[in-house]
Amino acid sequence: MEYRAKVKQLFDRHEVLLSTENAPLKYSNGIYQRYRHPVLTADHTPLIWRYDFNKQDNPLLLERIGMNGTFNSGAIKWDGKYLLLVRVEGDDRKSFFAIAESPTGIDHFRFRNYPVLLPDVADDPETNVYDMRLTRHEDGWIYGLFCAERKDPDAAPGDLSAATASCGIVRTRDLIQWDRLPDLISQSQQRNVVLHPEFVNGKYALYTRPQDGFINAGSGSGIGWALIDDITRAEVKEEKIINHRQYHTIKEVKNGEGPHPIKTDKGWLHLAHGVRACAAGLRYVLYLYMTDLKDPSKLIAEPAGHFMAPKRNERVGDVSNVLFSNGWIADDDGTVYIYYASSDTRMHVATSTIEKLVDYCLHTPADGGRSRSSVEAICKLVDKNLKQKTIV
Ligand code: M1P
Repeated sequence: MEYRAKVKQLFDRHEVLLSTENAPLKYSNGIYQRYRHPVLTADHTPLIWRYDFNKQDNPLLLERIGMNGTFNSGAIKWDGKYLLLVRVEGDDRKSFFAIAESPTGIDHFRFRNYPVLLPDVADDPETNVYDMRLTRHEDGWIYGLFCAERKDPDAAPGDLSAATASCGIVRTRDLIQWDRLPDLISQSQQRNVVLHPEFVNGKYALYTRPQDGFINAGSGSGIGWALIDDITRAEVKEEKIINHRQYHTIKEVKNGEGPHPIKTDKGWLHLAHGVRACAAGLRYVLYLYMTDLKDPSKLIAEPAGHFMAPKRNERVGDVSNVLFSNGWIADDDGTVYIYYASSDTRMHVATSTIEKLVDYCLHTPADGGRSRSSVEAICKLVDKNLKQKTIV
């Protein structure tokens, strides 16, 4: 086939993928709706990132820069479009950020031509960046908080895996020009740090995740809360745990805040991930909880167990058995678009409404801590149901 025809074939096939329409799956538990297709995969990344289309330089039309995955995306509604700030991972294992936009929120996501070229911190540039949470703050800026990973300077000789995690901070007014602020100063390593959208007692407020090491939460006992005096020199001076890890739950090993919480008239609605260990390794699921409107650090409701767990194809990928979310969008009509990644590989969407998610939080039984309490909760529901005339 002639070179130009081969190029055309590549673009035509790509266009078919990009314009594939999504459709809700038949089954729903009523709380949220899953969709048939992922919204973004590595194959959705632009061909102009991957191929050199100069015939002299690439006569065999080989892919030059491979893309491995598109996952853990921040999300924001911008100019009427649903915008994902995607963690793209190249075949070289480096993650970076790139923006993809959709007119519908459930399909037709397209990457911008260029990925985000993040400004460096002056003194100590990181090796890897990932999992940005976007917050449109009431101070007028849009902030992006992300994990900045560096080689551990204290690693034992020969240990090429030891790393440190800290919270990088950027801000923008147009999602084009990004200003880098100094990394968050904290006593412990930090991943999954999220900026609350409003001032609290006149200060910036962060959801944190203190951890002993790069992987292990260790003595870090859950999702933390810290007030910050100056976001341009952010420092965690005091941190309290507002959502605890707990024995024999879905968040026994680790947990972490997802995107920033959504303000509802019944309280702040939070999406988080919980991790437990099993023979197959770690299992990451999503859960919801709510905090007080006036005091976002005060827990007011938490349903037992997971809200969403990996299902079917979602269960397999580069890091299998993982659902992770750091982005959701609440539309003015109450629709919520939950953007979640499966197995550190691809991005999906699920839809719900604020009304349903709040109802789920306030009326699902809390974790009783024992098998017996779970059975008691079922029996109570059965007692109630057997008196209902609605059952046919
Ligand atoms: O591989 C699963 C996830 O592991 C980390 O999350 P956490 O810090 O809670 O363990 C992150 O690296 C995340 O990106 C990844 O999806």
